[in-house]
Amino acid sequence: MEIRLPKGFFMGAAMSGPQTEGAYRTGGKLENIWDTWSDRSISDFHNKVGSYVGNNFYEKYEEDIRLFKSLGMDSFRTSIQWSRLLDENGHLNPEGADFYHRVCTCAKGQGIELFMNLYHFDMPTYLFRRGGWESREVVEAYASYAKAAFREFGKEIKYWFTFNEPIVEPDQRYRNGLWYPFIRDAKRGMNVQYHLSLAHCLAVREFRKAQEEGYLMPGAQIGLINCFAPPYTKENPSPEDLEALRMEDGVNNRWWLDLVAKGGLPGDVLKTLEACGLMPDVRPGDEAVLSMGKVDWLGFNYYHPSRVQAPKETYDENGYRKFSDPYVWPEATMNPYRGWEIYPKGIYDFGMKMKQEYPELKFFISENGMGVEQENRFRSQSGEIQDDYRIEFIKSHLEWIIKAIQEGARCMGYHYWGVIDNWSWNNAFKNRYGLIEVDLAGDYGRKYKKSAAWMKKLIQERDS
Ligand code: BGP
Repeated sequence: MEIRLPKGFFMGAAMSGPQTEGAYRTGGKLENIWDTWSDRSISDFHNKVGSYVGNNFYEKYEEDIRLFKSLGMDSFRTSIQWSRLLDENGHLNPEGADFYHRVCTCAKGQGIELFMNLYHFDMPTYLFRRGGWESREVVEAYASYAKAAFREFGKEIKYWFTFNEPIVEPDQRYRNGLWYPFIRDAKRGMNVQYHLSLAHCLAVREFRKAQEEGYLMPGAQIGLINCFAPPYTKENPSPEDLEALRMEDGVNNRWWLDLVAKGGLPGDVLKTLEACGLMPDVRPGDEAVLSMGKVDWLGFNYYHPSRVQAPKETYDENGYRKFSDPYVWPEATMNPYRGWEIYPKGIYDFGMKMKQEYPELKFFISENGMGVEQENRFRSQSGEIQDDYRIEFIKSHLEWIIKAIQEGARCMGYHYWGVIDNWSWNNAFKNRYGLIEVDLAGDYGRKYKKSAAWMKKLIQERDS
């Protein structure tokens, strides 16, 4: 079945500063946590490719923005790297600021709307050494960084986001120990999650102030982007499975949704955390800060659902209550390269949940994409990668988005993750997401894959 996008539904590209820019020591950029990890233990990265190169967006941003335009895209999102914009004293780094000004000017020249995110897992190392997200001093430093960014670029950027996936660092760095500094401590993880929430709210406060004081352009908006993985459990769940589901949804989704829609954290989740010794470090005055976190809209990154069941063990290795274990759905279709389930209907279920529970908030699909290993296998004689699997992936998700819109979900647009192949954290360039490939052996040259022409046609048909 062919699909047709609704008129006015925007289409664009999602990316991030730390995964694309490269130039990690150019233009006064400070070290960030990825550079530090790469320096300390390069074998943790696929094929020993560390954070240094991105996909060379720093040099190629003009070409890349033209490429987005060539596909008919109207917008793209990237992030400012905190470690590029400010120096260690929190002052503007003029070369860093100049780079982002040039990106803004180029996007404007191409008639492409630039969505700017402030943080994509990329803590500057000097702040990580002062405690990172475990420290309130760093939360304050982030608010000052946000203030500086709003004031510097407020007349050039209309759509702002405080964070990309604030659930990921608490999980990957502090709870599961998968990312540097490899901590496995539920209590510290919860504190980090809480501090990120405060940081979000303080940045929103700075945004509103900047708005009142005339630093922003008319109609400027602030949002939060998260991977609100729709949660599911077994078909015939026990009360314990349902409890696992409540906390999975509570910590990963409702925590952020309540924060940005209602200005507070979900009471039932806090009650459970309190009861099992996992309450974060809440201080007097925090409640007032949390009440400032309401946003204008949301970004929803969707790759896979989250399936959980009651945990086998009640306590983890540190004696903290476990809330759930993963549940492997026997009928799941997997992306074997990434190990993620492909479940397009999840995107519709989220849309329906938003319609029912947070009807005032509009949203867009801020990331969705399929990473595949060794795409050379799919190269035709003419030299083009025939990524029909990716076309299928995008199509099946768009079908469910369109259905959700038809049934009342306020979904405004779609950004494909990694329109141009980029560096994927410790997977480096293992899985390629792009509609456009990057030739690592040949000066990072860009080349369309089959899906690029498909995307172009899809967008053209929307407008015809
Ligand atoms: C999201 C992140 C992106 C991107 C994407 C794909 O969670 O916001 O930064 O990396 O996932 O995941 P990965 O790169 O790990 O394959």
